[in-house]
This record gives sequence, C-alpha cells and structure tokens, in this order.
Amino acid sequence: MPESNEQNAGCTCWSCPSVEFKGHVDFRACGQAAFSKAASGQLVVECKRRPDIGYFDPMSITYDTCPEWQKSQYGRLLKGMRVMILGMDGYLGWPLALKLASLGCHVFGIDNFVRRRLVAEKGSQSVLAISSMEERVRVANERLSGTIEFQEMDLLDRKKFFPYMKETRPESIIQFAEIPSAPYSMADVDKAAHTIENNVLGTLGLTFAMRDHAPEASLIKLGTMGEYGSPLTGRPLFEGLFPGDATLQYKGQEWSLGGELTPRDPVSFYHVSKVQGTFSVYEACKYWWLRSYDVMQGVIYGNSTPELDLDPALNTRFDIDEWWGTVINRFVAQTAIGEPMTIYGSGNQLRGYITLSDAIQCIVRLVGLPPEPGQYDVVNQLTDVFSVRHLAETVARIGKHEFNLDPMIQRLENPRVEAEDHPYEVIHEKLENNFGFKSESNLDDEIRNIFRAILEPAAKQRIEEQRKLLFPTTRWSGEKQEMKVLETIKPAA
Ligand code: USQ
Repeated sequence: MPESNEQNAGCTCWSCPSVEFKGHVDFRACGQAAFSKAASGQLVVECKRRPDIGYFDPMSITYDTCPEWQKSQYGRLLKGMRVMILGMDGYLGWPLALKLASLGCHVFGIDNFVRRRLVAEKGSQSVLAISSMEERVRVANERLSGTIEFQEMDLLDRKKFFPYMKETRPESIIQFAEIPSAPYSMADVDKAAHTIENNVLGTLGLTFAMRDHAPEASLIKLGTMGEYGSPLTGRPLFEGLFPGDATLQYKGQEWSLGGELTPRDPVSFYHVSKVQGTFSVYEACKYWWLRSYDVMQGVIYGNSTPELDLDPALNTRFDIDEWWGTVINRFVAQTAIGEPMTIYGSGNQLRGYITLSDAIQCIVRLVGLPPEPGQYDVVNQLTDVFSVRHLAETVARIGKHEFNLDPMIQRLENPRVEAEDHPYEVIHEKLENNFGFKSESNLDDEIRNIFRAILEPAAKQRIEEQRKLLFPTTRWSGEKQEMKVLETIKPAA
C-alpha cells in the first residue's frame, strides 16, 4: 500500500464540510474579506460532528489535530465521510463508490440507469458482464469496510432529489450523472437535446439543491478536457482559469487575465453541455458561496482497480461500440477479435489520457481536500498526452508480442469535425502539486490488463456479438454514407 499522503494535514476547519457557517456569516456582506476575517479570529463557526465544542475560530483546528479527519491511503478523510455519488451505476461512479467504501466512507448513490438503457438501445453491451445494482451493493457491503446505499432516482426529478439531499446531508457530492458520449450527442437532434437536457438541467438543479440543503458540502463536478478544444495557436490549456501572470495585449495596452475563466471551444454538443455545466457551477459558487472543483478529465481507459478486481460481481461496465466506448478500450477490443483498429483521420490527434484507477485516486484526493467557501477551482485530470496513432501502435505491439494476436490498423475518413494536426500544450500540475496525486498505473500495463480480461471466452463472445457496432457510422456532418477507408496498415513485426 502506498504510504499515506498527508497533503491535507494542515487544512483548517475553514474548508471542512462539517463546519456550519450559516447564520454566523453573511458572505455577501463580507465578500472577499471573509478569509481575512476568519484569519483574524472575527469569524466563528460550529461543527456538526462535534457540537460539544460550541462556537470556535475555524482557523484554530487543523485536520491533523481533529479526531474526525483520519489517515487513509490517499490523505485524510472524515470518519465515515458522507459522500453522495450521482450516476453511481456508471463506468466511473461504481469504481469510485467501491474505493470510497474501501476507505471507510458512507456512500449514497443514485442513478436512473440511463446508460444501461442507451447501450441496450444501440444493440451493444458491456464486454464485462455487470451485475444488477442490488447485487453490486450487496457484495460490496460484504467485502468493504464502509457502507454503500443506493436509490434509483433521476437527478432531474427534483421533487424526489431535493428531499433526498436534505435527508442524506452529504459532505461531498460527486456529479457523474451525465450522458458522456460525443458521437451520441451528434447522431440526431433528439440525442443532442437529450444530452443537453440531462447534463445541463441535472447540474443546474443540483446547485439549487445544494444551496438549499447542503451549502457546506463540496461539489466535485466532472467536466472534460474537450471543453477547451485544441487551439491552433498552441496557447497552453491552463487549468480552467488563467494564471496570475497571464496578460492580454491589445492596441498597445495590457490587461491582466489572472483568475478569469479560460476560453472554451467544445468539440461536440456533448462537450457543449459540459461547458454549460461549468458556467452553472461557477455562478453558483459566486452567488451562494458553494464550493466546487471542476474536473477537466482526459479520456479514461482501463477496467481495473484493486476493489473491482476483488470479485466479478463488482465489475464496472466496459463499453466498446462507436458511441459508448472510448478509443483505447475500443482498440484493444477490436484487436482481440481480429477487427482492424479504426483510426479516425490522420491519427495525429492529441488528447490527454488517464487510467480508470488513476482517475479514481484523483477524485478521492479532491474529496479529502475540499475547496474553501465560495471557491471554484479547476483541475486538469490526465497523466499523459498521446496521439491516436501512438495508441494503435502500442495496442498492436502488446497484442502481437504478448497475446499472440494479429493486429491491423485502418485509417478512416474522420467522422468528426476535429483538428487532426495541432499543438496541445496541457498544463496539469495541481493534482500532483496541491493534492498529492501520484500515478500508480501506465498505458502498457493497463492495455495488458484489458487484454487479459476481455480475452476470457465469455467476454470475447460479448465482443463478437457486437462486431458490427465497432465501425463508426455517426458523422458530425449528419451525412449517412459509410466512412471510406483511407489506408490499411499492418503494424511492423
Ligand atoms: N478515435 C479514433 N478512433 C476511434 C475512436 C476515437 O481515432 O475508434 C479518436 C477520436 O477522433 C478522438 C480521440 O480518438 O480524437 C478520442 O476519442 P474518444 O471517443 O475516445 O473520446 P471523446 O469522444 O473525446 O470522449 C471521451 C469520453 C468523454 C470524455 C472525453 C474526454 O467519452 O466522456 O469527456 O473522452 S476528452 O476527449 O478529453 O474531452
């Protein structure tokens, strides 16, 4: 087990979600001066977990001196921390629930099972068979130290969701309840509208529910690196906000850009929905002193975490069709059944990538180091930048030499509208520098993990059953003709 990282040991009650400010502080009146008032002892708070202390100066207690903040594998976490996961049935939501439960948290999850439904509507299925939520929760609660509770609920059903928020009193809230597919959102107007409605209104409603019932909770909202696009000028993709020394020069004058949101240039209507979510959360932090980390996440791949690996009943979903599969997972599955890997366009597109297990570690670390009241901050969550071509070549090398497969690559006409040859200068420093994140996995090992899992006969059969759904058919242009093959490449031995 990696040593416990004490990144959050020196944090004070000022950022603790267990501390109640309401009634004691008029944030609007004190404005940006709140922090200095706290620092100078003028501001007092109460602790919901330790009401016996009465009113106290929030700067006087640190996490490492508070018995409620206990050491864990990934920094300190509140004892039995109450964490709400919206979208707990998803590719990320489920492994996160397991990880938090393994660290002793009390996890409350909801899901409307829209992903299961949409994957079935496409005619595809998770390559790794997944259990019902009832079964998942039963096995998890037997095997892990914390507790997981689940309710089937749609985040958009505000009549149910608001009372649920009030009743569960979460200390941290993870917003994963979004439709995550760029191609699905571009397939037709109904699917675009579905994506926008689900994602934008879900997050909007959530901010109001937090305002009314959990204003001290920290919100971890899943955004995406695709919100930024890939500016052809090569301008760095900062972590959501311009750094303090960024300036704008225009007509001989110069202005500071420090602290302003960086430009967004989304690459599909799905990514548009994420940008709208960014603004909703940014505004809510400003209007109501909510606190949030917005996670600009790269493309996730992989199927393994220590908790998922405990029992097949705990599998998370693993999709590979053109809508619901991400590129590395698709390439490994294509190679496993002798289909060519489908590179869109030149294959020089650069994206940020991160394994499932590293992504989960990042989120746990964000849970453990909550933002301050009113703070909106952004992290770019990725470990590597790869070209699509490099991914195909890596899958080919491992597939051929270690699994005795016969990998093929096909370059296709690009169904998407995206830059294919572009600079990509991503800044991703905060997770490591401020939150103590250390990657525990890498591309080659994760590709091996995936091959091992999906070459099992039952999984391979589930890929075979959706062979026809691996080839892309959804063009951003809306045209229906089949994508042309530009080149077929047999990777070098
Ligand atoms: N690509 C191929 N061949 C394929 C599939 C994809 O060349 O068979 C290329 C795409 O053109 C793109 C890159 O691979 O340039 C990544 O595509 P993807 O389908 O793996 O990922 P994307 O559509 O960008 O979306 C995924 C998740 C989404 C998340 C996003 C992070 O589905 O939820 O937000 O990754 S990011 O890409 O950084 O915005």
